[in-house]
Amino acid sequence: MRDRIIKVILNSHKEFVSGEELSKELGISRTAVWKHINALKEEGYNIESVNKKGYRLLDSPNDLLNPQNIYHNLKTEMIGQNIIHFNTIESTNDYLKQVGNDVEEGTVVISEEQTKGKGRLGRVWDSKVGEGIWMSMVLKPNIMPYKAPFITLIAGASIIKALNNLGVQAQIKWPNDIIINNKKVCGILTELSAEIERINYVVIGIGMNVKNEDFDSILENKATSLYKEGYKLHRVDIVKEIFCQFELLYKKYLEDDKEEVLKVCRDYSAVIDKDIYVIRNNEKELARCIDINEEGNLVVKSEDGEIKEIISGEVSIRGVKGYV
Ligand code: BTX
Repeated sequence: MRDRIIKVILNSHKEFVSGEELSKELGISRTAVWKHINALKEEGYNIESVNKKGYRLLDSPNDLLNPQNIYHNLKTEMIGQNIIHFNTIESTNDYLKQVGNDVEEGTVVISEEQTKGKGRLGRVWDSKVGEGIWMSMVLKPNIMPYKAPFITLIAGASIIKALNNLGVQAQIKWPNDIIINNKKVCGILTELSAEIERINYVVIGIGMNVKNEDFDSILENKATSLYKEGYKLHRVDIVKEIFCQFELLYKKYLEDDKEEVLKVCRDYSAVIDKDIYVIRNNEKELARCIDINEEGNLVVKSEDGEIKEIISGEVSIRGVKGYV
């Protein structure tokens, strides 16, 4: 019930919602609404109550991603139980790659700003102070190294589920982008420390634009943020929800259950049933996206009718009309 109340208040984008509206919409008494609101306030939500107007959610005065804020009511067993927070750092992925052997699985490094945030294939990831969620987590799965790219899909599916639970509709552009309105709101970067037959650890980097009001001219047409799309969410809530969803799906994966990840990746795919360019080095090939298979690879049909399987990491995908 509290999640539903928060959703209604969040969806009102800082306008007041009256107790009566809430009680009608949720089918509970106004006293029950009042009790839930008080409990939410105790949980840390900054809800303003004004006589005759109702309730509205104010920006948290303290939406810093420090460990105390995130540990508060965090319902995971492993992911995010050990958080290392920085105000500024070059790259959370690079930091975690240095200490990966020495920290426990599920450790998260999070920073208010990255000065050398990076994307795939040496690309730059814009990570300005306080505007987004720039974080990395370490995993130590007992799987063969070639299977590691699937973990990118677990991250993608958990981000989609987390955003969905907070009232945000987003899609996955296989394998590592989360998009809203055809623009990139979040990117995932998976890196590996491994021997031939054994993984030492996997670092999953997640960069999500939350509060950005504008982007550099180069990014303007392909990047967006939750705020720009009208979702004024708290970063702390998003982080906690991603941790929970990721842990659920990761545990299932370790028990050999990939169904939900694949279902979310297929159902929320921004590329299935679309024509795309598959870009490998400097070569560009037109193909139709058909499916994501059990291994998490993209299945495409090329112009000559040949069905091919594409493994993430080796290619980039572009829509025929632009980014998606
Ligand atoms: P990617 O290689 O798919 O995307 C990088 C491309 O996205 C860039 O070349 C640029 O065009 C565009 N871009 C750069 N910054 C942004 C942004 N803020 N929003 C939208 N588009 C952008 C995606 O790589 C993986 C990104 C992972 C970032 C996380 S943040 C925490 C961790 N630490 C670290 O250094 N990287 C990861």
